Amino acid sequence: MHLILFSGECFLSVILCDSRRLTKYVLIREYKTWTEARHFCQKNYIDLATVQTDEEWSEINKLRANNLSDTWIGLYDDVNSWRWSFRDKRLTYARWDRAQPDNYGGDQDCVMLHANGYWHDKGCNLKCVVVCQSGKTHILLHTLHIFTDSYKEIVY
Ligand SMILES: [Ca+2]
Repeated sequence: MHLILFSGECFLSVILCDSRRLTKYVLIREYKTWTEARHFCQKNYIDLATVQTDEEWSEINKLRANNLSDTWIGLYDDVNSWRWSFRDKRLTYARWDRAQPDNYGGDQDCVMLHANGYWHDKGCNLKCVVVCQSGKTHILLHTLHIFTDSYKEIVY
């Protein structure tokens, strides 16, 4: 929990933020091409899943623990570089499997989670299950207003 107190002249606001995470990923147990998956996630959630930290990589693999089919995520090759579908972000974190990406056959422009959780570049027209991204990371719980002239910040 993060408690922030900040004052005006004789006014103090208290914002309580709960650091529990909302469900961030949703496993879609339907077989789709990467492009179909992207459209589905953008229409029904936010986008295909973006994975940018060890924590997110673990979270997404926990979600698919009972369904180890190859699973599309939002990473693709835009010819010049690997990009995330969500906000067109550049690749800054990767969990490629050994010898990947190899662009086998010259047309592997989309990325899936293999059964072992690591990433493989694959042909975008393969049909796989999908992980979409949804929700925000933190919940704003309360805002309180207190009269005071002090300033304080507390992090639990
Ligand atoms: Ca490959």
